[in-house]
Amino acid sequence: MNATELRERVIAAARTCGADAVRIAPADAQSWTHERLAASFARGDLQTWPYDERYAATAADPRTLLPAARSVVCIAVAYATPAEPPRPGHGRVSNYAWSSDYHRRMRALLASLAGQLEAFGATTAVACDTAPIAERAFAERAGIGWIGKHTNLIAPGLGSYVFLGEVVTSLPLEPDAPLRKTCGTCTRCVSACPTGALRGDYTIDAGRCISDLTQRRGSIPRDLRPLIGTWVWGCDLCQDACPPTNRAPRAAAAFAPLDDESRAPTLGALLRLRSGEFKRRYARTAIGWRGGALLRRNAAVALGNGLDRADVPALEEALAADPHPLVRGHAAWALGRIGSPRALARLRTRLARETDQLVLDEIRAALLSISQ
Ligand code: B12
Ligand code: SF4
Ligand code: SF4
Repeated sequence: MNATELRERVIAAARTCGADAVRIAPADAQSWTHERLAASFARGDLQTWPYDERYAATAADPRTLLPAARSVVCIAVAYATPAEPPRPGHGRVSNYAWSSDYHRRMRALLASLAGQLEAFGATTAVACDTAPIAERAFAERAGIGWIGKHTNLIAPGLGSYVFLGEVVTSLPLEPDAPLRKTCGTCTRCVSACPTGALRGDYTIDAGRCISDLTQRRGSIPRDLRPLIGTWVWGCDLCQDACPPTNRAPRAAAAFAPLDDESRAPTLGALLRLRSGEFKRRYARTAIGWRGGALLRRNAAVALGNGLDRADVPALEEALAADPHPLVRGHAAWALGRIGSPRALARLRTRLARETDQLVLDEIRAALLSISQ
């Protein structure tokens, strides 16, 4: 088989496995990616992630994944399905998380493709999300799309609602050319971002991104909580504002919401979600890996931002009885934000009974916010 035939067989195999776009990048280390990553980490853009100079060097060089690497087969899989307008009393879940876990589908697709490349005598390593490789940068180099000001890769005809995956391989495949496209003068995503995470120069302060805030462990900074609105997992606002993404079809049936609650969970029920029910509902989704307490914490923040006095009883129950101090603390914040006389009374009662320092600090801050 000559080089052109081999390349075509690989591309056809990727398509048969389910890739909506497939292009090839050389497996050379990318010095500009190394620099971009290192600069981003040095600015503190990804403070909640264990990324450092060493990670920057590793992620820019596919040979750290596979020493014999010659090519990176980059694939994109479209996942957009129709969204619905937010509803009072319900949280918002990002499109990427409301279906069954994309990691499983992507890994199955990549494993199948890797198996076919191995049949050509190649060695392979696969990556999707968790492997140390700068996926957007390699997809951009391969010409799958361009990096937008929202920092997501936008694939022509598919938009930015695409998952990325790679098969790094020892096969010497003819690489594709990058698209070399930019966003031009558009800045819609920058204006749509409620937290100011996007700088407009194709970089992000990820510590301000709602996607990061809703997935991180620990407390959400108080000043950012009001900006989260009713998002309880991830955020799609910058992509929903993006013209090339909006022009693309939202018809990825394989990534449709598991049910209505997966797309727009009832916040009161989410706040009461305990371990068994969490596992039953979320183990199959991309939300399952973090545990139920983070979702209850996020539900408390969303209820606080809903500013509905009818939600005070659910929040006072969480403040009094949730086993996790993180949830009790954020419930206190939410009661302070609603600020009704009943919320004030319950905060005062709990101040006398609570023993956890984090929760006590939150209660005091909430009482202060009501008095101001
Ligand atoms: C950490 C992480 C996050 C963090 C930080 C996001 C960020 N922008 O860095 C948080 C939790 C915020 C996050 C959020 C989301 N994420 Co995320 N995330 C990752 C992860 C694990 C690492 C990203 C990383 O290294 N960031 C550090 C920055 C500096 O690097 P970078 O984003 O890769 O950017 C490089 C390129 O843009 C490059 N570059 C290359 N060529 C060019 C050319 C030009 C002109 C420019 C300007 C830049 C550029 O510059 C950077 C350095 O190389 C990747 C998987 C992976 N291993 O790559 C998924 C990944 C990036 N996430 C993904 C998704 C789907 C999301 C969300 C959409 C989920 C959601 N709805 O909530 C949001 C999007 C938020 C946003 N606006 O970015 C997809 C992105 C798909 C796509 N189409 O781009 C990935 C690739 C996972 C996957 N396998 O599909 N994520
Ligand atoms: S995902 Fe949301 S918070 Fe993050 S950059 Fe986009 S609009 Fe901003
Ligand atoms: S909204 Fe505009 S600026 Fe932002 S990524 Fe899309 S095209 Fe680029």
